Amino acid sequence: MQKDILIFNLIRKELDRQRNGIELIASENFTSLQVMEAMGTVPTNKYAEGYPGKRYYGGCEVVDEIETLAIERLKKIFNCSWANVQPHSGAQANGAVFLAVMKPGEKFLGLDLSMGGHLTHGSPANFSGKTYQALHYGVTQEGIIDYEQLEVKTLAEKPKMIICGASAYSRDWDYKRIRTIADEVGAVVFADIAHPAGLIATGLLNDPFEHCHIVSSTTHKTLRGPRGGIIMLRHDFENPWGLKDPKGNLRMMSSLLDLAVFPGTQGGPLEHVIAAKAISFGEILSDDFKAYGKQIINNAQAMAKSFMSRGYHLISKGTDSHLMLIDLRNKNLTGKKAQETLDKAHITLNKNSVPFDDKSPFVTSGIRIGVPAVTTRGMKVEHMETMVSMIDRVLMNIDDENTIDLVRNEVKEFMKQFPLYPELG
Ligand code: DSN
Repeated sequence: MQKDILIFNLIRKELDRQRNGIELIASENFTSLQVMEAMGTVPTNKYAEGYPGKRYYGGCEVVDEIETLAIERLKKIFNCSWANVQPHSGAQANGAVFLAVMKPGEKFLGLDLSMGGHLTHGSPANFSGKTYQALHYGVTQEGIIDYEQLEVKTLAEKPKMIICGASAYSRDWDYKRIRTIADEVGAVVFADIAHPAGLIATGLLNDPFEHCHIVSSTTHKTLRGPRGGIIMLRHDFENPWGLKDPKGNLRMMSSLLDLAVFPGTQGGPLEHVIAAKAISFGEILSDDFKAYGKQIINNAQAMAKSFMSRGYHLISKGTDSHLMLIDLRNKNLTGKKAQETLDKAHITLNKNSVPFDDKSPFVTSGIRIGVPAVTTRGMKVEHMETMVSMIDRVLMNIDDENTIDLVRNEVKEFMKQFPLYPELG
């Protein structure tokens, strides 16, 4: 068969783009080479509907070993008793949690997308908002989760489930407080830790597993694995909500969730990706990863300080995690303009609504910036100032093509210090 040069050339071009630019999208990262290698291997050829030891196809003995290793390593990372590593993405993981816990039309409470939440936490455009009755809580004027509003809405509306978790929120969560509120109405607490999972895994942020019934995550953000999703329980339990499987049987929560992933929302698992997940989970259990987590937080805090010293308005005035949200209104800029102009200088980040935004989600008043990817490339605190200075120069000279050209060249030179996949030539 002839090699598809067209596609391989484009993949090479994407490698060059990643190498030469500064990657500040808070949800992105660079996996290790072995994680990527595993994704291009033969388990991609295998159908394995079901779970290890209980498959619908023959020939699953090897993928059973791979998937079991992935599950066992993941359980060790978060000190869990049960985990499902099959969700193809975070959205798929969340879909399965909804299917296990909620009936169509039932109420749940999640952080508003415009306040930092996620599509699957009840956006009207998403299955979560279309199938269920989505209610929302927000953040205070100071940009901190409005726990009082969350309590008032919970008591008034008695949702079946409360979701904690966000895509653009820089502070840690008070899971204990949310569980206390949920217990007042017997609601399920579901934490979606897709963004901070790597920092929770290393004990640098509050532990949601102590207080939340169900936890989901992606594997490719701060966990630095392949693209994918996972669902976990610290303690399995006989569900006190009387949730039943499709045949009407009461089951343990783990069993309901397994059924909700397969056959509920997915068919065959991606065993080549599960192999890559297992490798990344092994990496997370290393001391190197603990040091990585600490460096992320140090870098994010140094970057936040540097932006604030230049008069940028950070929502909640800082960060506890890997990201920050900047309101650009005092700089007379929109998120859209900032993202598009920084893109030209090969600095990649995303426009983002800020709390109480007066602009549409296509324009936005803010940008979201995260440091997991640049930290993987080896950046330390001293490099944050350099990057902020480059971003600031572009934003303060937003229509000046000369500045953009100069910064783009500086970015390329600067990134030579942080080689990416040198083995790939
Ligand atoms: N798209 C992801 C993010 O950027 O945060 C969330 O799924």
